[in-house]
Amino acid sequence: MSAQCQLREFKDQQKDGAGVATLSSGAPVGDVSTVLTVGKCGPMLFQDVTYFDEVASFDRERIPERVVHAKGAGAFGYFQVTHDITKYCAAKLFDTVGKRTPIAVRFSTVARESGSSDTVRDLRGFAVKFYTDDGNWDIVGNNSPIFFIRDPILFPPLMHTRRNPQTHLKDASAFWDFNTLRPETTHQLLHMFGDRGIPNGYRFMHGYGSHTFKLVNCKGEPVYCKFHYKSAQGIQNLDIENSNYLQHYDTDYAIRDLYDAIARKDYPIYNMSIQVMTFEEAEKCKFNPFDLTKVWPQGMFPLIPVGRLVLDRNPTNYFAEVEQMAFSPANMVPGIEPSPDKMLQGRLFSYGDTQRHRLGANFMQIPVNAPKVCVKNYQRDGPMRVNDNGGGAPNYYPNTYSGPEPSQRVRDLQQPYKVTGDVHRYDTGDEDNFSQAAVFWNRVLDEPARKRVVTNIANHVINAEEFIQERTINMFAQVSPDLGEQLREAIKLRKPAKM
Ligand code: HDE
Repeated sequence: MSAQCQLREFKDQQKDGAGVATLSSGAPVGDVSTVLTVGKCGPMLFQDVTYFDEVASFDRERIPERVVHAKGAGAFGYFQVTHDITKYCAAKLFDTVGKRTPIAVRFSTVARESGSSDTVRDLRGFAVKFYTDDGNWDIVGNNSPIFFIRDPILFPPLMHTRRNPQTHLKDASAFWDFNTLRPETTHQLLHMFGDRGIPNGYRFMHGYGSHTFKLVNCKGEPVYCKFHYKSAQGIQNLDIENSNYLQHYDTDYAIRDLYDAIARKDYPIYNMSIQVMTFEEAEKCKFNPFDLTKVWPQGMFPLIPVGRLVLDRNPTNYFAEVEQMAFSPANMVPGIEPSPDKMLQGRLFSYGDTQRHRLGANFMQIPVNAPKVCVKNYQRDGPMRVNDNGGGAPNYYPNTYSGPEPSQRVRDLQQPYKVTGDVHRYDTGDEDNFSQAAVFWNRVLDEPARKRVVTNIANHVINAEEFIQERTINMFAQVSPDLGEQLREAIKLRKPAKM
């Protein structure tokens, strides 16, 4: 049933009504729409525990929204293996062709708040949780194969440029100031100000793990890998007019579109494939294969099909199953490991940290986050621990009382590897920022698409200070002098004529 008819569906499911209303203690209540007063006009009585129970719960309804990716939609379904990749990866979810693994997916915009419109120009988050036989594996990716920066310490400032700290207004000067001082952002900016910067909801866009990961096969042999999910629905984007309309008249367009498609059994499907690079190829690679501002060209590293993601269930409750969902790149399973990519390494810390703050210490026990396999370890207690807390099992290791033991299978997969280099804070700001951006501009975009990119950038940067506009033109001119010139002209056209 569509998002609009949910209450009707609930009613239809109740045979004899939902039964008697209760307090949170379970005690039935006689009245839920009046407070207890002395006389008709009050005052209220302090013994009105029905009122206190109701309002105390209401007072605590909000949890901190995600510091980024706050606006989002979730859905559930399965991943099914269609092709054998066991020669690359020993992860159990890939072990048999045809095997299905339950998944949870959350799509999101990045920079705006939970109440904002979901048809703005922005990247889109594409986070997938696989509830595997070996515990949860999360790929917390975007609808873009690349990202703005290549050093994780730049993420907080990057996101801070989205609002002015004094006015709380969007600030084009801050945005372009940071981006032009860190020109490694160029490649991602060209994508974001292009047509795919405003996808038509979440069904008509591709997803990417974006980072380079490491896969290990059952012999412990590693390769590097990138993950892709191609929308089986194809790509559709919104033009400026439609996106402006929806920003005013349907701020939840993308949530509704996903919900309604699943409700009418038009299940979204995304085909997963991988790109693989051997360690030897990585050493000889002309570009840094761990640089998140770059793609691995598919001509050199072709897509290898793996399986498909099918979304066939809507959340039963948004807060319980979407707002409380917690993804983390640190959720990996045997057979899948991080690569040296600093951005990925930086993220391994951030997600669990923000979730302990946002959801609480035992957030992994919230049903949507809990693995489908039994969790056995020596962690105990903490606020809101709702499982059996290990019962009477030993809470220390080593022990002689049959506590859980580390796995030899996992140790065999995790072979030692060598890392060398001088410890230093390496500035990567000027490492080949324009070559792939130039390929994108010259070879991927056709003439009308280039015009739209220029128009979109000009419409945005025109609100920045003039010296920052100049720096923006110079930055894009390094992609192609032609892009620089077109942008200069487009900005000039938007300036009020001097009196
Ligand atoms: Fe995230 N990111 N991010 N990010 N990210 C979060 O985690 C962070 C990055 C992505 O639907 C936060 O639970 C750092 C790249 C998605 O719940 C936070 C860095 C990519 C989601 C965080 C990055 C992403 C998040 C906020 C730089 C694509 C939404 C709430 C090293 C490959 C997940 C939360 C959901 C969410 C940190 C960069 C994708 C604060 C430090 C690159 C899809 O922890």
